Amino acid sequence: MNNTAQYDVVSIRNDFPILDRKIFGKPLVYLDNGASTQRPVQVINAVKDLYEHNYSNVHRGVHTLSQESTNLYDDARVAVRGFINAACVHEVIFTKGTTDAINLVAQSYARPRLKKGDEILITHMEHHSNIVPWQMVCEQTGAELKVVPISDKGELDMDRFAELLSEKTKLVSVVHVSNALGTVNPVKEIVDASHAIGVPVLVDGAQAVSHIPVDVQKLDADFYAFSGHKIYGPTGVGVLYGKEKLLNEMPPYQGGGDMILSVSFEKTEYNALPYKFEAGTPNIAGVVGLGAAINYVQKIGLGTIAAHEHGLLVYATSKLQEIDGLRIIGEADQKAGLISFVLDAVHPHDIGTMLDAEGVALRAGHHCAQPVMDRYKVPATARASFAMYNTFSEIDVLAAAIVKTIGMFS
Ligand code: C6P
Repeated sequence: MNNTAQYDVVSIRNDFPILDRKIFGKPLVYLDNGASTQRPVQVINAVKDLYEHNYSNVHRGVHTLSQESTNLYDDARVAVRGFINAACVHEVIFTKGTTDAINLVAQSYARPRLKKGDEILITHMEHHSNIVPWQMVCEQTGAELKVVPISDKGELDMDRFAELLSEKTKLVSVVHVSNALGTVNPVKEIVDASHAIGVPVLVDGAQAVSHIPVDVQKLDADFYAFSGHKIYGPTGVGVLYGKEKLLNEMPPYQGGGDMILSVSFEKTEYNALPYKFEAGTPNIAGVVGLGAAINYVQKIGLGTIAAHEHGLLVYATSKLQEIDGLRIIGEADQKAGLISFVLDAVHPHDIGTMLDAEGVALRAGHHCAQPVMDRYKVPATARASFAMYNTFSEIDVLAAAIVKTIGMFS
């Protein structure tokens, strides 16, 4: 057992009603936060309050409810701006999530610019959401996808990155924190090297924003994408941050209501940022819930959360390393709070099922990162991913459940 000083995990846990659940009569140990975190009452209540008291469509009505909904929706954008330190609110585009945000950039930024001979540079540790949209745009334009390899430890080969980055590169798209390995990538170094030859960079922050303080201006990223549901907010909502200049140059991704100033059959005039990229009635409750989630995280402080999760990572790594027949996949020097592992004797899916019987929820599978599985020659891994509400005693339960599983299969 261990404890991070001055971190009141008990009172944080009290904010998350689902953590009281029992699974097969055992206390829930929720370690599937990389897939989706749980929500505190502050988020649940923000959504409930909206529906009970203020709900109507946004940006469309002069009546009181529409104005109240619009204000709450706009407040959430202000909260996101502050959270990532965007230069202005209209650099914050609400999307369905990280996947939607990356597809927006692929189709609206990359597709009109790319031609045969051009290249998009990604890495071997990308989630499918940061691979497939670029494959699609390459198919559409004749451009080529280049991939930075990774080492056995799960770190980017930065020498190869430097070699692959060239005047042919039209965009670099890189994950901030790998969902399959936990690696924290040197994104600032990547941005600086890319900018030195005029190449813009998209950072996939899906697994980063709830674990690492992100300042998009300091990072100087051109685009930064993340999802609400991985930062204690609702599903179906996310954010694309983009630099104003680039967003202004990009055509709308989808057409419809709210993204126009005027429409006639002869000529349609598009709305200004951010509405140009938010066609149709948005996920109003999702956005309001996301705003509440961000306020909640900021109240506790990402630095404090990161320190607690780092303590969990160090403790869990040492506990798991003690287990015979367990191999950790991803041993980068810089890691966020997740551990992927395989067992000699047990398939990851069986690990998932056996651990569930002990109340431990973790993800088993390829984590939508099949190239990573191929790189380490494993069909899948089991993955324990930590959040602000996890405890050191939950790590003990995890380790004991793994040992029990090995015993049953040998
Ligand atoms: N990873 C996981 O269990 P969406 O589905 O759009 O909210 O996020 C996609 C995504 C993009 N990039 C990274 C690094 C991610 O981890 C994810 C989602 C989940 O690892 C579900 S597959």
